[in-house]
Amino acid sequence: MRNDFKPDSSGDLQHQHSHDDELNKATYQPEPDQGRRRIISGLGLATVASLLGVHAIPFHRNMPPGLVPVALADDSGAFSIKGKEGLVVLNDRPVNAETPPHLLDDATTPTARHFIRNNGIPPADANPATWTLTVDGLVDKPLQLTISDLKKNFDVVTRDLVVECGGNGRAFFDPPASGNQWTYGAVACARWTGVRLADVLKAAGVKPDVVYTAHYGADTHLSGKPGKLPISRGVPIAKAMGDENLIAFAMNGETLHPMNGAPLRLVVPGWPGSCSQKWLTRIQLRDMVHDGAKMTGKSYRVPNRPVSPGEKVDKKDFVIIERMPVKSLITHPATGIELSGDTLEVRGHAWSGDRSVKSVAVSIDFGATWIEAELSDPRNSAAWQHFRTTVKFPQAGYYEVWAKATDSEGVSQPFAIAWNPKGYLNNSYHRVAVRVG
Ligand SMILES: Nc1nc2c(c(=O)[nH]1)N[C@H]1C(S)=C(S)[C@@H](COP(=O)(O)O)O[C@H]1N2
Ligand SMILES: [Mo]
Repeated sequence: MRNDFKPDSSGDLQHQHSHDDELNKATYQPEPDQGRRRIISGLGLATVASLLGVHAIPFHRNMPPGLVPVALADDSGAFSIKGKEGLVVLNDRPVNAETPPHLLDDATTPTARHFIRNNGIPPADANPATWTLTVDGLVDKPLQLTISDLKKNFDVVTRDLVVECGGNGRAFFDPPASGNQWTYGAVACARWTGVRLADVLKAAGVKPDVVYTAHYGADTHLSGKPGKLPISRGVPIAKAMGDENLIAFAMNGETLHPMNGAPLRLVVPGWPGSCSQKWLTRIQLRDMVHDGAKMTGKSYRVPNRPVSPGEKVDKKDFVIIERMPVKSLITHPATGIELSGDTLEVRGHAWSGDRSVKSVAVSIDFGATWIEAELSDPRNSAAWQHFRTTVKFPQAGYYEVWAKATDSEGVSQPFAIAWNPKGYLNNSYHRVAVRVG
Protein backbone atom coordinates (compact mmCIF):
# COMPACT_ATOMS: atom_id res chain seq x y z
CA MET A 1 0.00 0.00 0.00
CA ARG A 2 1.27 3.40 -0.97
CA ASN A 3 0.46 6.43 1.18
CA ASP A 4 0.45 9.87 -0.34
CA PHE A 5 0.50 13.08 1.60
CA LYS A 6 -0.15 16.49 0.19
CA PRO A 7 -1.41 19.57 2.00
CA ASP A 8 -4.57 21.08 0.56
CA SER A 9 -5.06 24.82 0.12
CA SER A 10 -6.07 25.31 3.76
CA GLY A 11 -2.82 23.74 4.92
CA ASP A 12 -4.51 20.67 6.37
CA LEU A 13 -3.09 17.33 5.50
CA GLN A 14 -4.83 15.07 3.04
CA HIS A 15 -4.00 11.51 3.83
CA GLN A 16 -5.14 9.09 1.24
CA HIS A 17 -4.36 5.83 -0.45
CA SER A 18 -3.64 5.76 -4.15
CA HIS A 19 -6.85 3.85 -4.95
CA ASP A 20 -8.77 6.80 -3.52
CA ASP A 21 -7.34 9.20 -6.09
CA GLU A 22 -10.57 9.45 -8.09
CA LEU A 23 -12.46 10.44 -4.97
CA ASN A 24 -10.11 13.28 -4.25
CA LYS A 25 -9.53 14.87 -7.62
CA ALA A 26 -10.61 18.28 -6.39
CA THR A 27 -7.74 18.56 -3.94
CA TYR A 28 -5.25 15.96 -5.11
CA GLN A 29 -3.74 15.64 -8.56
CA PRO A 30 -1.12 12.93 -8.74
CA GLU A 31 1.80 13.97 -10.87
CA PRO A 32 3.84 11.59 -13.01
CA ASP A 33 7.04 10.40 -11.42
CA GLN A 34 6.01 11.74 -8.04
CA GLY A 35 4.74 8.48 -6.64
CA ARG A 36 7.46 8.37 -4.04
CA ARG A 37 7.58 12.05 -3.23
CA ARG A 38 5.91 13.22 -0.08
CA ILE A 39 5.01 16.72 0.93
CA ILE A 40 4.51 16.99 4.61
CA SER A 41 5.69 20.47 5.57
CA GLY A 42 3.81 22.53 8.12
CA LEU A 43 2.80 19.64 10.32
CA GLY A 44 3.09 19.83 14.07
CA LEU A 45 5.18 17.34 15.97
CA ALA A 46 2.09 15.81 17.57
CA THR A 47 0.52 15.21 14.16
CA VAL A 48 3.68 13.61 12.83
CA ALA A 49 3.92 11.42 15.93
CA SER A 50 0.31 10.33 15.56
CA LEU A 51 0.81 9.53 11.89
CA LEU A 52 3.74 7.41 12.99
CA GLY A 53 1.61 5.78 15.68
CA VAL A 54 3.94 6.72 18.56
CA HIS A 55 3.69 9.03 21.55
CA ALA A 56 7.16 10.48 21.25
CA ILE A 57 10.01 11.25 18.88
CA PRO A 58 12.67 11.45 21.56
CA PHE A 59 15.25 13.27 19.42
CA HIS A 60 12.79 15.57 17.68
CA ARG A 61 14.90 18.63 18.49
CA ASN A 62 17.51 17.43 16.04
CA MET A 63 15.11 16.88 13.16
CA PRO A 64 15.91 19.24 10.31
CA PRO A 65 12.92 21.46 9.49
CA GLY A 66 10.68 19.84 6.88
CA LEU A 67 12.28 16.40 7.34
CA VAL A 68 9.81 13.76 6.20
CA PRO A 69 10.11 10.73 8.48
CA VAL A 70 11.18 7.81 6.34
CA ALA A 71 8.48 5.72 7.93
CA LEU A 72 5.96 7.89 6.08
CA ALA A 73 7.88 7.93 2.84
CA ASP A 74 7.96 4.17 2.82
CA ASP A 75 6.69 2.25 -0.14
CA SER A 76 6.04 -1.35 -0.94
CA GLY A 77 4.03 -3.33 -3.45
CA ALA A 78 6.34 -5.96 -4.75
CA PHE A 79 5.32 -8.33 -7.47
CA SER A 80 7.70 -10.77 -8.99
CA ILE A 81 9.92 -11.56 -11.97
CA LYS A 82 10.99 -15.19 -12.35
CA GLY A 83 14.13 -15.77 -10.30
CA LYS A 84 13.87 -12.27 -8.83
CA GLU A 85 11.21 -12.72 -6.15
CA GLY A 86 10.93 -9.83 -3.75
CA LEU A 87 12.30 -7.17 -6.09
CA VAL A 88 10.14 -4.09 -6.58
CA VAL A 89 9.28 -3.69 -10.24
CA LEU A 90 9.38 -0.05 -11.33
CA ASN A 91 8.64 -0.61 -14.96
CA ASP A 92 7.83 -3.61 -17.15
CA ARG A 93 8.75 -2.29 -20.62
CA PRO A 94 11.65 -2.21 -20.38
CA VAL A 95 11.96 -4.26 -17.20
CA ASN A 96 13.40 -2.35 -14.26
CA ALA A 97 13.36 -3.69 -10.73
CA GLU A 98 15.11 -2.73 -7.53
CA THR A 99 15.85 -4.61 -4.34
CA PRO A 100 14.46 -3.47 -0.99
CA PRO A 101 17.47 -2.66 1.22
CA HIS A 102 16.77 -5.39 3.80
CA LEU A 103 16.99 -7.99 0.99
CA LEU A 104 20.55 -6.82 0.29
CA ASP A 105 21.76 -8.03 3.69
CA ASP A 106 23.98 -10.84 2.32
CA ALA A 107 27.72 -10.13 2.14
CA THR A 108 27.63 -11.15 -1.53
CA THR A 109 24.38 -10.43 -3.35
CA PRO A 110 22.54 -13.58 -4.51
CA THR A 111 21.48 -13.50 -8.15
CA ALA A 112 17.82 -13.44 -7.12
CA ARG A 113 18.45 -10.14 -5.36
CA HIS A 114 20.52 -8.35 -7.98
CA PHE A 115 18.56 -5.41 -9.39
CA ILE A 116 17.62 -5.20 -13.08
CA ARG A 117 18.05 -2.15 -15.23
CA ASN A 118 17.10 -2.60 -18.89
CA ASN A 119 16.96 0.15 -21.49
CA GLY A 120 15.60 -2.07 -24.26
CA ILE A 121 14.34 -5.58 -24.95
CA PRO A 122 16.72 -8.41 -23.98
CA PRO A 123 17.69 -10.82 -26.79
CA ALA A 124 15.41 -13.81 -27.23
CA ASP A 125 18.27 -16.10 -28.20
CA ALA A 126 21.18 -16.05 -25.81
CA ASN A 127 22.88 -19.36 -26.55
CA PRO A 128 26.22 -19.56 -24.71
CA ALA A 129 27.55 -22.23 -27.12
CA THR A 130 27.34 -19.96 -30.17
CA TRP A 131 27.77 -16.53 -28.57
CA THR A 132 30.69 -14.55 -29.98
CA LEU A 133 32.41 -11.40 -28.82
CA THR A 134 34.09 -9.20 -31.42
CA VAL A 135 36.97 -6.94 -30.37
CA ASP A 136 37.77 -4.45 -33.10
CA GLY A 137 38.32 -0.81 -33.97
CA LEU A 138 41.82 0.53 -33.34
CA VAL A 139 43.46 -2.79 -32.52
CA ASP A 140 46.42 -4.59 -34.09
CA LYS A 141 44.47 -7.80 -34.52
CA PRO A 142 40.64 -7.90 -34.40
CA LEU A 143 39.35 -10.85 -32.36
CA GLN A 144 36.28 -13.07 -32.57
CA LEU A 145 35.94 -15.05 -29.38
CA THR A 146 33.42 -17.61 -28.18
CA ILE A 147 32.85 -18.04 -24.47
CA SER A 148 34.95 -21.20 -24.55
CA ASP A 149 37.77 -19.25 -26.28
CA LEU A 150 37.62 -16.73 -23.44
CA LYS A 151 37.87 -19.52 -20.86
CA LYS A 152 40.69 -21.29 -22.74
CA ASN A 153 42.89 -18.34 -23.72
CA PHE A 154 42.68 -16.05 -20.70
CA ASP A 155 43.05 -16.12 -16.95
CA VAL A 156 39.66 -16.83 -15.37
CA VAL A 157 39.08 -14.79 -12.21
CA THR A 158 36.28 -14.50 -9.64
CA ARG A 159 35.61 -11.25 -7.81
CA ASP A 160 32.85 -9.56 -5.80
CA LEU A 161 32.03 -6.36 -7.70
CA VAL A 162 29.68 -3.47 -7.00
CA VAL A 163 27.33 -2.47 -9.80
CA GLU A 164 25.23 0.62 -9.04
CA CYS A 165 22.97 2.45 -11.46
CA GLY A 166 23.91 6.11 -11.92
CA GLY A 167 20.26 6.93 -11.15
CA ASN A 168 20.07 5.04 -7.83
CA GLY A 169 18.38 7.45 -5.35
CA ARG A 170 16.71 9.47 -8.11
CA ALA A 171 13.34 9.21 -6.33
CA PHE A 172 14.51 11.67 -3.69
CA PHE A 173 15.34 14.64 -5.90
CA ASP A 174 13.20 17.75 -5.58
CA PRO A 175 12.16 18.99 -8.08
CA PRO A 176 11.76 15.46 -9.41
CA ALA A 177 14.02 14.12 -12.12
CA SER A 178 12.51 12.04 -14.88
CA GLY A 179 13.54 8.43 -15.25
CA ASN A 180 13.11 5.32 -13.14
CA GLN A 181 12.32 6.39 -9.60
CA TRP A 182 14.99 4.24 -7.96
CA THR A 183 15.06 4.55 -4.19
CA TYR A 184 18.01 2.64 -2.67
CA GLY A 185 18.12 -0.74 -4.32
CA ALA A 186 19.70 -0.20 -7.76
CA VAL A 187 22.96 -1.51 -6.32
CA ALA A 188 24.42 -4.95 -5.73
CA CYS A 189 27.69 -6.77 -5.15
CA ALA A 190 27.51 -10.21 -6.73
CA ARG A 191 30.39 -12.66 -7.23
CA TRP A 192 31.34 -12.48 -10.90
CA THR A 193 33.51 -14.90 -12.84
CA GLY A 194 35.08 -14.05 -16.16
CA VAL A 195 38.24 -12.82 -17.80
CA ARG A 196 39.87 -9.44 -17.34
CA LEU A 197 38.79 -6.89 -19.92
CA ALA A 198 42.40 -5.61 -19.94
CA ASP A 199 43.79 -9.04 -20.88
CA VAL A 200 41.46 -9.32 -23.87
CA LEU A 201 42.26 -5.78 -25.03
CA LYS A 202 45.99 -6.50 -24.71
CA ALA A 203 45.58 -9.66 -26.78
CA ALA A 204 43.91 -7.60 -29.52
CA GLY A 205 46.68 -4.97 -29.26
CA VAL A 206 45.59 -1.48 -28.26
CA LYS A 207 46.78 1.08 -30.84
CA PRO A 208 48.49 4.18 -29.38
CA ASP A 209 45.76 6.61 -30.46
CA VAL A 210 42.94 4.82 -28.58
CA VAL A 211 41.14 7.04 -26.08
CA TYR A 212 37.83 5.27 -25.40
CA THR A 213 36.00 1.94 -25.56
CA ALA A 214 32.59 1.43 -27.16
CA HIS A 215 30.39 -1.40 -25.89
CA TYR A 216 27.62 -3.13 -27.83
CA GLY A 217 24.97 -5.63 -26.67
CA ALA A 218 22.37 -7.81 -28.33
CA ASP A 219 19.29 -6.16 -26.82
CA THR A 220 17.02 -4.20 -29.12
CA HIS A 221 15.46 -0.75 -28.99
CA LEU A 222 11.93 -0.42 -27.59
CA SER A 223 10.82 1.10 -30.89
CA GLY A 224 11.80 -2.10 -32.70
CA LYS A 225 13.68 -0.03 -35.30
CA PRO A 226 16.47 -2.17 -36.75
CA GLY A 227 19.90 -0.66 -36.15
CA LYS A 228 18.65 1.62 -33.39
CA LEU A 229 20.44 0.72 -30.16
CA PRO A 230 18.96 1.00 -26.66
CA ILE A 231 22.34 1.76 -25.09
CA SER A 232 26.00 1.69 -26.14
CA ARG A 233 28.40 3.21 -23.68
CA GLY A 234 32.14 3.11 -23.11
CA VAL A 235 34.92 4.19 -20.76
CA PRO A 236 38.27 5.94 -21.14
CA ILE A 237 40.96 3.43 -22.14
CA ALA A 238 42.85 4.02 -18.85
CA LYS A 239 39.80 2.82 -16.89
CA ALA A 240 39.27 -0.10 -19.28
CA MET A 241 42.82 -1.30 -18.62
CA GLY A 242 42.22 -1.54 -14.85
CA ASP A 243 42.30 -5.16 -13.69
CA GLU A 244 39.00 -4.80 -11.77
CA ASN A 245 36.90 -4.94 -14.97
CA LEU A 246 35.62 -8.31 -16.11
CA ILE A 247 34.03 -9.83 -19.18
CA ALA A 248 31.82 -12.12 -17.12
CA PHE A 249 30.12 -15.38 -17.99
CA ALA A 250 29.15 -16.47 -14.47
CA MET A 251 27.40 -14.88 -11.54
CA ASN A 252 27.54 -16.45 -8.10
CA GLY A 253 28.93 -19.66 -9.61
CA GLU A 254 26.17 -20.11 -12.18
CA THR A 255 25.35 -18.78 -15.62
CA LEU A 256 24.10 -15.19 -15.61
CA HIS A 257 20.41 -14.51 -15.01
CA PRO A 258 18.78 -13.64 -18.38
CA MET A 259 17.92 -10.17 -17.06
CA ASN A 260 21.50 -9.56 -15.91
CA GLY A 261 23.02 -10.09 -19.35
CA ALA A 262 23.26 -13.83 -20.05
CA PRO A 263 25.38 -15.31 -21.44
CA LEU A 264 28.11 -12.60 -21.41
CA ARG A 265 28.47 -9.10 -20.01
CA LEU A 266 30.93 -6.49 -18.91
CA VAL A 267 31.29 -5.64 -15.24
CA VAL A 268 32.95 -2.26 -14.75
CA PRO A 269 32.68 -1.81 -10.98
CA GLY A 270 32.60 1.57 -9.27
CA TRP A 271 31.43 3.43 -12.37
CA PRO A 272 27.80 3.93 -13.40
CA GLY A 273 26.18 0.55 -14.05
CA SER A 274 25.53 1.67 -17.62
CA CYS A 275 29.25 1.10 -18.38
CA SER A 276 28.68 -2.62 -17.70
CA GLN A 277 27.19 -3.67 -21.04
CA LYS A 278 24.94 -6.71 -20.82
CA TRP A 279 24.45 -9.32 -23.59
CA LEU A 280 27.89 -8.19 -24.76
CA THR A 281 28.65 -8.79 -28.45
CA ARG A 282 31.30 -6.25 -29.34
CA ILE A 283 33.96 -4.00 -27.87
CA GLN A 284 35.34 -1.42 -30.25
CA LEU A 285 38.33 0.80 -29.51
CA ARG A 286 38.04 4.41 -30.66
CA ASP A 287 40.26 7.48 -30.98
CA MET A 288 37.47 9.70 -29.67
CA VAL A 289 35.08 9.73 -26.75
CA HIS A 290 32.37 7.23 -27.67
CA ASP A 291 29.18 8.85 -28.95
CA GLY A 292 26.82 5.83 -28.82
CA ALA A 293 23.28 5.70 -27.44
CA LYS A 294 23.11 7.25 -23.92
CA MET A 295 26.64 8.66 -24.10
CA THR A 296 25.55 12.15 -25.17
CA GLY A 297 23.09 14.88 -24.17
CA LYS A 298 21.93 14.52 -20.57
CA SER A 299 22.32 10.73 -20.34
CA TYR A 300 24.65 9.65 -17.55
CA ARG A 301 25.95 13.20 -17.47
CA VAL A 302 25.83 15.94 -14.86
CA PRO A 303 26.35 19.71 -15.08
CA ASN A 304 30.00 20.80 -14.96
CA ARG A 305 29.13 23.47 -12.36
CA PRO A 306 26.72 23.84 -9.41
CA VAL A 307 23.18 24.50 -10.63
CA SER A 308 20.11 25.48 -8.65
CA PRO A 309 17.20 23.07 -8.29
CA GLY A 310 15.04 23.13 -11.40
CA GLU A 311 17.51 25.23 -13.40
CA LYS A 312 17.60 24.56 -17.15
CA VAL A 313 21.10 23.54 -18.13
CA ASP A 314 22.46 23.72 -21.65
CA LYS A 315 23.52 20.32 -23.05
CA LYS A 316 27.04 21.61 -23.71
CA ASP A 317 27.52 22.17 -19.97
CA PHE A 318 27.21 18.47 -19.11
CA VAL A 319 30.09 16.12 -18.36
CA ILE A 320 30.14 12.32 -18.42
CA ILE A 321 29.84 10.69 -14.98
CA GLU A 322 32.91 8.64 -14.15
CA ARG A 323 33.32 7.07 -10.70
CA MET A 324 30.31 6.65 -8.41
CA PRO A 325 30.44 8.51 -5.07
CA VAL A 326 30.91 7.17 -1.51
CA LYS A 327 27.72 5.59 -0.18
CA SER A 328 26.30 3.24 2.43
CA LEU A 329 23.16 1.16 2.75
CA ILE A 330 21.52 -0.11 5.95
CA THR A 331 20.40 -3.68 5.30
CA HIS A 332 19.30 -4.43 8.86
CA PRO A 333 16.91 -3.42 10.28
CA ALA A 334 14.33 -3.03 7.53
CA THR A 335 12.75 0.38 7.73
CA GLY A 336 9.58 0.45 9.83
CA ILE A 337 10.70 -2.19 12.31
CA GLU A 338 8.89 -2.39 15.67
CA LEU A 339 11.41 -3.10 18.42
CA SER A 340 10.29 -4.51 21.76
CA GLY A 341 13.64 -4.27 23.58
CA ASP A 342 15.94 -1.26 23.61
CA THR A 343 18.99 -2.51 21.70
CA LEU A 344 19.33 -3.22 18.02
CA GLU A 345 22.04 -4.48 15.72
CA VAL A 346 22.51 -2.18 12.73
CA ARG A 347 24.37 -3.49 9.71
CA GLY A 348 24.89 -2.87 6.04
CA HIS A 349 27.44 -2.19 3.31
CA ALA A 350 29.48 0.77 2.09
CA TRP A 351 31.39 1.45 -1.12
CA SER A 352 32.99 4.32 -3.02
CA GLY A 353 33.53 4.06 -6.76
CA ASP A 354 36.98 2.57 -7.24
CA ARG A 355 38.23 3.71 -3.82
CA SER A 356 37.84 1.92 -0.52
CA VAL A 357 35.79 3.00 2.49
CA LYS A 358 37.67 4.12 5.61
CA SER A 359 34.82 4.36 8.15
CA VAL A 360 31.07 4.16 8.62
CA ALA A 361 29.20 5.97 11.39
CA VAL A 362 25.63 5.45 12.56
CA SER A 363 23.29 7.95 14.24
CA ILE A 364 19.99 7.43 16.08
CA ASP A 365 19.47 11.10 16.94
CA PHE A 366 19.05 12.69 13.49
CA GLY A 367 22.77 13.23 13.09
CA ALA A 368 23.54 15.04 16.36
CA THR A 369 25.91 12.29 17.49
CA TRP A 370 27.50 9.45 15.57
CA ILE A 371 28.64 5.99 16.60
CA GLU A 372 31.60 4.52 14.72
CA ALA A 373 30.62 1.11 13.32
CA GLU A 374 32.88 -1.92 12.85
CA LEU A 375 33.92 -2.07 9.21
CA SER A 376 35.30 -5.04 7.26
CA ASP A 377 37.95 -4.90 4.57
CA PRO A 378 36.61 -5.51 1.07
CA ARG A 379 36.82 -9.12 -0.12
CA ASN A 380 38.76 -7.74 -3.09
CA SER A 381 39.12 -4.25 -4.50
CA ALA A 382 35.85 -2.88 -5.95
CA ALA A 383 33.77 -5.07 -3.59
CA TRP A 384 31.61 -3.39 -0.99
CA GLN A 385 32.54 -3.47 2.71
CA HIS A 386 30.29 -4.49 5.59
CA PHE A 387 29.57 -2.50 8.71
CA ARG A 388 27.85 -3.40 11.94
CA THR A 389 27.22 -1.86 15.33
CA THR A 390 24.73 -2.11 18.17
CA VAL A 391 22.63 0.87 19.19
CA LYS A 392 20.67 1.42 22.40
CA PHE A 393 17.54 3.56 22.45
CA PRO A 394 16.96 5.68 25.60
CA GLN A 395 13.14 5.46 25.67
CA ALA A 396 10.12 4.35 23.65
CA GLY A 397 9.19 6.28 20.53
CA TYR A 398 10.11 6.98 16.94
CA TYR A 399 13.72 6.98 15.83
CA GLU A 400 15.61 7.03 12.61
CA VAL A 401 18.84 5.15 12.11
CA TRP A 402 21.15 6.95 9.72
CA ALA A 403 24.41 5.73 8.20
CA LYS A 404 27.27 7.77 6.78
CA ALA A 405 30.37 6.39 5.07
CA THR A 406 33.73 8.14 4.59
CA ASP A 407 36.10 6.94 1.89
CA SER A 408 39.88 6.55 1.66
CA GLU A 409 40.19 10.16 0.38
CA GLY A 410 38.29 11.48 3.42
CA VAL A 411 35.12 12.20 1.45
CA SER A 412 31.86 11.55 3.34
CA GLN A 413 28.28 11.18 2.24
CA PRO A 414 26.30 14.41 2.50
CA PHE A 415 22.95 14.80 4.32
CA ALA A 416 21.46 16.25 1.16
CA ILE A 417 22.77 16.17 -2.37
CA ALA A 418 22.99 18.94 -4.90
CA TRP A 419 20.20 18.69 -7.42
CA ASN A 420 21.00 17.80 -11.05
CA PRO A 421 18.59 17.60 -13.99
CA LYS A 422 18.57 13.82 -14.47
CA GLY A 423 18.81 12.89 -10.82
CA TYR A 424 22.13 11.07 -10.84
CA LEU A 425 24.65 10.33 -8.07
CA ASN A 426 22.37 10.61 -5.04
CA ASN A 427 24.59 9.45 -2.21
CA SER A 428 22.83 11.15 0.72
CA TYR A 429 22.44 9.19 3.97
CA HIS A 430 20.28 6.11 4.09
CA ARG A 431 17.65 6.57 6.81
CA VAL A 432 15.54 3.80 8.30
CA ALA A 433 12.59 4.16 10.65
CA VAL A 434 12.51 2.32 14.01
CA ARG A 435 9.66 2.31 16.49
CA VAL A 436 10.72 1.39 19.99
CA GLY A 437 8.39 0.01 22.65
N1 LIG B 1 23.00 -4.20 -23.24
C1 LIG B 1 22.65 -3.49 -22.17
N2 LIG B 1 23.53 -3.35 -21.17
C2 LIG B 1 23.20 -2.64 -20.07
C3 LIG B 1 21.95 -2.01 -19.94
C4 LIG B 1 21.02 -2.18 -21.01
O1 LIG B 1 19.90 -1.69 -20.99
N3 LIG B 1 21.42 -2.93 -22.10
N4 LIG B 1 21.67 -1.26 -18.83
C5 LIG B 1 22.83 -0.71 -18.13
C6 LIG B 1 22.53 -0.04 -16.91
S1 LIG B 1 21.92 1.54 -17.04
C7 LIG B 1 22.82 -0.59 -15.68
S2 LIG B 1 22.60 0.27 -14.26
C8 LIG B 1 23.33 -1.98 -15.58
C9 LIG B 1 22.45 -2.79 -14.67
O2 LIG B 1 22.86 -4.11 -14.61
P1 LIG B 1 21.85 -5.23 -14.06
O3 LIG B 1 20.57 -5.10 -14.83
O4 LIG B 1 22.51 -6.51 -14.23
O5 LIG B 1 21.60 -4.90 -12.62
O6 LIG B 1 23.40 -2.61 -16.86
C10 LIG B 1 23.87 -1.80 -17.88
N5 LIG B 1 24.11 -2.57 -19.06
MO1 LIG C 1 21.90 2.49 -14.91
